[in-house]
Parts: sequence; structure tokens; C-alpha cells
Amino acid sequence: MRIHHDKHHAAYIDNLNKALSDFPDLNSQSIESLIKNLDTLPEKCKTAIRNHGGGHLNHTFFWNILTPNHGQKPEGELHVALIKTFGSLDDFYTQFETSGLTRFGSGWAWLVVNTQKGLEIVSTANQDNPLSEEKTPILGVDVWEHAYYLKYQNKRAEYLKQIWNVINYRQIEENFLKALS
Ligand code: MN3
Repeated sequence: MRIHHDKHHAAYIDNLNKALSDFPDLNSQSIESLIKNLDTLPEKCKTAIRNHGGGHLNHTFFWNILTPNHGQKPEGELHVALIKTFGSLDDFYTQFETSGLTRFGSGWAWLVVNTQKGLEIVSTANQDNPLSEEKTPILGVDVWEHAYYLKYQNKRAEYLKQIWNVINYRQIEENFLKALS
């Protein structure tokens, strides 16, 4: 996690700042706004913002939905919505893990709120974020090899099973309510 944060995430930030240095007007926008409106960006910096800006946004989001307080469970409205959408918590975990497991190559698995205010599991390639598809992420798990290789080697499935132990459901409940409002 430390290497992931201090090296990988830092590199996305450095490269994003480099890409934005020629576009001072874009610097005043939030990273969420840039990623939401990728199509409107100048061709010269669009790909760099998509990749490195997406990397910065995704990782900032990721650190905030993790916690050292092990074993949290979803509660309140989020719990109700998860059961309503997926049938049971176990079914939700299984579908989410499958989404991360079947992402070929590098990418992310997400729990999102869609435009109908419903919950949905999606996955994105590389550093793409569901915001670019008008979906609001409330939980996201990095399935790039760099996220798990040092501890889990090639066993992405095992990493995805263990990640539930460190998920910060209080933050995800907050993300959920904000996405609904
Ligand atoms: Mn990563």
C-alpha cells in the first residue's frame, strides 16, 4: 500500500501536473469535473488527463474507502439498497469480485449509483472512471497488478476476497447518500 501510494499514485500526480502546465484554465477545475467532461478537453492533453488525471482521481477515492478498522459491514440505507439490488450481501460480494476478476488486464471494479439512482456494479479499463459514463462511484477497487502483486502475487481472486476486511463502509454510506441527493 505504501509503494502504491508513494510511488504509483505520486507518478500520476506528477504526470497530470505536467500535462496541465500548458493549460492554466484547466488547472482551476476540479479533477472530477475534468474526468466528467473528457470529451470537451483539448486533444493535446485529453489522453494524459484521462490516464494520469484518472489515476489521481481513482487512487484518491480508493484510499478514502479503505480503513485499518477491520471487518466493517454495510448499514442503514446502503444495506437496504444492496439487499434490494443484489439479493444478499454474499451475492453482492460475489458479483463485485467477478467484475474485478474478469477485467482483462488493468482496471477497476466499481459499485456505482446510476442516473436512475440505482446501484450497479461496473468495471473500467486502465484509469477510466465511471464519472465519464455519468455514473457516480461509491466504492472502487484497483485491480491493476501493482495493487496486489507484492502480497498476493498473481492471485487477484484472493486479493479481492481479502479487500472486504479493510473496506470503510461508513465512507461508502456517505458516498451513497451524497450520490442520491
Ligand atoms: Mn493503482
